[in-house]
Amino acid sequence: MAGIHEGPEYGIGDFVLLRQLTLDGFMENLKLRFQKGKIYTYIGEVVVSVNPYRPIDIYNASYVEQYRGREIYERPPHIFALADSAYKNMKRNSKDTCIVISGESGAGKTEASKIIMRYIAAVTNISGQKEVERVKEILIKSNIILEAFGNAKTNRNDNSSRFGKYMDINFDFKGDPIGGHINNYLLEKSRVVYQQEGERTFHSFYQLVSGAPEGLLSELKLSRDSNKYYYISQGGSSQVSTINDKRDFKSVNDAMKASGFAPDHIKTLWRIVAAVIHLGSVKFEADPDQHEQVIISNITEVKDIAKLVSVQVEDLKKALCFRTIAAGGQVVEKGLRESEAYYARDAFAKATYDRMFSWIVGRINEAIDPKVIGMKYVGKNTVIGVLDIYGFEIFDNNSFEQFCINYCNEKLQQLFIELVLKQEQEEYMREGIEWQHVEYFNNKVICDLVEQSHKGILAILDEACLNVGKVTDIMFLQAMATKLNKHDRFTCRSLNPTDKTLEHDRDFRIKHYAGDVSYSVVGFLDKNKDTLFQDFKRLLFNSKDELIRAMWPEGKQSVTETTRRPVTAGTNFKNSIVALVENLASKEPHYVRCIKPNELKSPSVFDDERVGHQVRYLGLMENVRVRRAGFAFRMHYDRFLLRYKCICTKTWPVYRGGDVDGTKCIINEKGFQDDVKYGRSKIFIRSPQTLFSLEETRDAKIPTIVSFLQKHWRGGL
Ligand code: AD9
Ligand code: MG
Repeated sequence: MAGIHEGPEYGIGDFVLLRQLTLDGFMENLKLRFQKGKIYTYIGEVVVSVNPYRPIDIYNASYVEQYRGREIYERPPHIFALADSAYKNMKRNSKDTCIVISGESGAGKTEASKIIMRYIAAVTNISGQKEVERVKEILIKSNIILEAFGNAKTNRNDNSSRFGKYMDINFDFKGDPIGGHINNYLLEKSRVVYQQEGERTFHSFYQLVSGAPEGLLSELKLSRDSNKYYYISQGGSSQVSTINDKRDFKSVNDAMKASGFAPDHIKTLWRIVAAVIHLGSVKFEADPDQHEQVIISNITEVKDIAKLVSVQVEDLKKALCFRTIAAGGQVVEKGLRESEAYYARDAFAKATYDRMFSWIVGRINEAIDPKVIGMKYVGKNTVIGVLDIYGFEIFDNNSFEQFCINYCNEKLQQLFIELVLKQEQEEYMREGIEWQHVEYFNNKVICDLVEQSHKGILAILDEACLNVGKVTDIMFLQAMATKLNKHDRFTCRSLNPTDKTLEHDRDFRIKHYAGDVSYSVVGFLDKNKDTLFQDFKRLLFNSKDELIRAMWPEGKQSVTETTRRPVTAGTNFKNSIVALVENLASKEPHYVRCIKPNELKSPSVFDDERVGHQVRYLGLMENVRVRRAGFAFRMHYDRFLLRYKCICTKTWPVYRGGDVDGTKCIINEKGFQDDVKYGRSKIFIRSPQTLFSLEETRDAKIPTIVSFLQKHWRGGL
């Protein structure tokens, strides 16, 4: 089988090898490959993946066999090669690796992450240990569960991830998966109560309504018609042609069972989903006796909800219509006005779903925690982390959620720039290797705009949130306009009155690395504060269902107990993303850069303009330039000598010279002097073939070395 060169009819498998590097040339090659069904192309070790929008038969067992244990250049470009390389490097160097998958919404990140996990599952546990098989099954099945509860149809993607996911897979010294851990990032919970035209809320709602057996459905007081329920029908698109909710309901339940969820717990989860659906139907009206406060218009719904979450009806009614506040040492119950009551109801629905989602992640983590499941660490345990986060997105109406999601994508782009472009160039300079500097756009300035302390948007937002009740969204916008008026990546109407693209006074715009996005400031303060009245927390903490109680531990606090002001949603998100980036940077990264070929979800359309835009903002051309001028491989002299001294007659079996000289002896004897450069502390090898050849010679030498050592070193190995 051919290596990276698949034949001219398929274009070039590695952009580094393009004869002339121009955007047109790059695009032509990408398009040709896409049209020929070759969706993967390399830039060195980075995999560029174009969403084929159709099933392609390139992931079966015979493909796994072709890539297992091979070097990346030995076979045509494939995401399996990247997965294998991450796995091999981890094993070979006992070093944690990570795979960062990026690209805009619908570009194929989640599919890529699943393909990678299936590959790792396929090449490990050759000896078939039962426990390892179980871990692998849960790792794979967890995707089905998390997608059901955390993905939704958006106008960009029928199966859009509405949460970020970073999954660590732990391996034992033999390279078998012995557990893992999932970190989830900010679920877009506003979707529970609101969806834009053409969108849906999370899949789980429709799966329940379409797939639950009659008995369960009537127990949950639901009908099959999702259009009857306000919370799940606002987008007017409950049916999606690419989704089979009924079948998925069964798969999700099977996956939960297989992952060790108790049957009672599974039932409670569906009861919670049903309760949230019913909450959307709860209506309020002014109390005829006291106009300033509400009463519930449809008590049957409230009774159903109370039953579903195992609380007293009276308690639920009270939590929905009143708010308990501690004032001057006294506990007072204050009736809610109509708008307040609807606000509280929505906050309750969002929080209930969000807590449930976090509980599910926690439960999966327990099922794969090596310590909990009694897996023994023998030797060093290493990790491969796979990051699949929500992609950059622009909707007609962009709010706090898009702001967070796009900020997160800025951070990942920043990491890519830091690691792939900047560090590479800095290393050449440090090592004194001749080097032509490559210009690239550094998006740090946009990350700073969002996250800088005191001056950044999140800091301004937090400051606005401190003044409870006094500051409005518009005042927050004005504060940004004052503080950021000189920033060339930020604008709003008051700074730029003639700008026609800013439709409303309430909008501000950020020039992101991937495009300009106008955000509506409406709801920013509220979503950042993320207030949920304590009454609901106490209500659910007092549920008779132990699982629901466990989701609300802070409900045990008394009304007068002063609690510290909770960290805002924005700052919380920022902190978790900063920690994520630090974690990724501490591992050896591998990159998949996903590209969306068109907006139509079509397998045959390659939209030059849309793809060109992505190629530009992902910095792929710069990536090729840096890589082209660069070296595929580098190693400190001492390590190089240690590893390869056995293949050179001048350095084996005894060598008493210096590391650099020894390295040169090896290179010269093998005839690779034209393919290397000598840096201050490292040798740089230009082409991977040189490395393969060194490795192969070394492999062939190993049996002789072993017998040599046995003969000469009686002390034992
Ligand atoms: V988002 O940021 O979560 O909204 P993703 O994750 O980048 O987005 P996703 O992986 O969900 O996109 O891909 C979107 C759809 O494209 C999938 O549901 C598939 O229908 C299709 N897709 C993506 N990759 C492949 C593939 N390798 N083979 C076949 C694919 N279809
Ligand atoms: Mg996704």
